[in-house]
Amino acid sequence: IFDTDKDEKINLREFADVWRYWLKQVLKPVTALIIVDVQNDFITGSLALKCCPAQQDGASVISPINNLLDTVPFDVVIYSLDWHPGNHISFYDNRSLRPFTPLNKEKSEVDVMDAVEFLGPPKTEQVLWPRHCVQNTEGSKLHPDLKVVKKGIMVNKGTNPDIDSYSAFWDNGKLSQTELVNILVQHHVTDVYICGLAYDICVGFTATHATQHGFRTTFIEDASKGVLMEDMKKTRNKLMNMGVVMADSHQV
Ligand code: VGL
Ligand code: ZN
Repeated sequence: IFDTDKDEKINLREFADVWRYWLKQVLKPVTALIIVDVQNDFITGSLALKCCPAQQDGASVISPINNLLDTVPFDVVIYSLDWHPGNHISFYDNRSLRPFTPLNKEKSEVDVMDAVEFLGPPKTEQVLWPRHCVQNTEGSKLHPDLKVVKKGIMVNKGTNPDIDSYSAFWDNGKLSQTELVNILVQHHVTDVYICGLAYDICVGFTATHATQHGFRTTFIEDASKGVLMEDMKKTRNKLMNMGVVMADSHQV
């Protein structure tokens, strides 16, 4: 519909009216903003995105998210927290606690951020991350500049020592779920908007599971930063193929 600048202006104005007086009345959307893992350790701490290959600044998600919270009347606001016990399987310095086989057979030693397969149970592939987001530590706190709204609901993930949970819904083996889907269903949420850290890991998996649960899902790209450029591109393609809407925060 948006052929020329002139058409775009006219049609956007018409669309705003069609939305407000007709579509919105029929669809009755109930919206949730899901803010994934905007915690100190991913911004200034042990797993700061700046030190990862894509070298993105995790702190740069904070102002678009605060802006969204100030300007968009979301019905529900969720903050997910990566919330690991000290003996968590994903920590490189815990690797001797459980038997595993390295996935890169050419190397004799495993390094931090290498992938391995733990024999289990449950059997699970795992990247060995630096120790991060240990429950009740400074690194596990939400970044102090992130706005926390009064009605905000906290959801912990990655609490089982024996399996990681990139998504805020299911753990990596889809063995169990957090409270997130129950909370959304209890609030009759139809549309979720997802942002935070990291684009290609926890935000990507959360968006994947949100659409699998049947929520209309929008991924807010300028309010999400990632670890690896290549993985970010893969995540983007995968999500678009699943019908997730990729948007910037000014479009929400
Ligand atoms: C995350 C690596 C390990 C994330 C969590 O929130 O994206 N990444 N744990
Ligand atoms: Zn983690």
